[in-house]
Amino acid sequence: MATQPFSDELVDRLAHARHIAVLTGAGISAESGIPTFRDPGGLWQQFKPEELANVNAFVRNPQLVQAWYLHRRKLALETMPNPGHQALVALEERVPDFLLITQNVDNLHQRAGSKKIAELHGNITRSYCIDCGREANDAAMEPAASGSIALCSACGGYIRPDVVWFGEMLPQDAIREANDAARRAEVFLSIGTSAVVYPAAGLPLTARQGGAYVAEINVEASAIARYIDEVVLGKAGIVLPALLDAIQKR
Ligand code: BJW
Ligand code: ZN
Repeated sequence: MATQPFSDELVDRLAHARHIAVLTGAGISAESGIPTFRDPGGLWQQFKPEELANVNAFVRNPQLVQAWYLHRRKLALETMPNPGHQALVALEERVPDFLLITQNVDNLHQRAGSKKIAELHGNITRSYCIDCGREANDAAMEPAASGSIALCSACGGYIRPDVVWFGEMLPQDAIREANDAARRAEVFLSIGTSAVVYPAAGLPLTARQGGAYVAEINVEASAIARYIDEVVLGKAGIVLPALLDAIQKR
């Protein structure tokens, strides 16, 4: 039998913990076919964040930004959750106090069946009007695909995706819940994130300061690797089901 890429200590701690928090990033959805941001071939190699993922870019060229998010929303809806997402549903069901903190906007954790989720960077399936704040329905963004600006049916304002761009505050409830869960956690998993975007990247460190055993699962060591207890190298869609299997056998 091949050796597992994770320690017995991680399996034991996960098997017995009553308080677990998990942070996910784009890497967990890579095996579903959604490009990450910073890997070779990732979104930021093809599109510059300063041109598309900030409010100034949106005000300068709303149609371009709307069309880009419309394209990404369609891609997200066409893809399916993978075994990594599903393993986290199973983990949630074992533990009394569990929070899945995600930076992802692709809605795949929700579609997999995870229930206790803090969406730090919003959700690409929702949109709202920048003037009156009303939520816009799915069809409202469609004009952007044919070169028009998508406008609010109530007030005529520009419609934007419900995501968090650089320089914007994170949703207050989500970041508060995430910080609280990190402080309470006995085990904290950081999965498929480069851990360079704050405040999300600070959560594993908050957890460690609070006494948690912190492990990351990533195909390569992230920016926080040297500050945590364990780095598990491998694809989330393979490592997470194996980890769940090992926990269930404890
Ligand atoms: C796999 C895998 C497999 C691949 N299995 N793994 C200077 C210092 C510190 C902070 C700042 C600073 N200057 C500015 C800031 C603040 C700024 C920030 O952090 N900037 C840094 C980049 C320097 N943060 C903000 O602005 C945040 N707001 C804020 O702080 O408000 C207060 C404030 C206001 C005003 C001024 C200052 C402060 C908001 C951040 C919003 C981030 N938004 C985005 C876009 C969302 C919408 C969209 O999707 O378009 O969120 S950016 C993008 O990065 C997206 C992601 O959620 C986020 C994180 O990326 P993630 O998920 O880690 O993806 P990657 O691609 O980076 O990594 C993928 C990983 O997966 C890699 O490690 C792979 O190895 C791995 N992998 N395949 C396992 N199969
Ligand atoms: Zn409006």
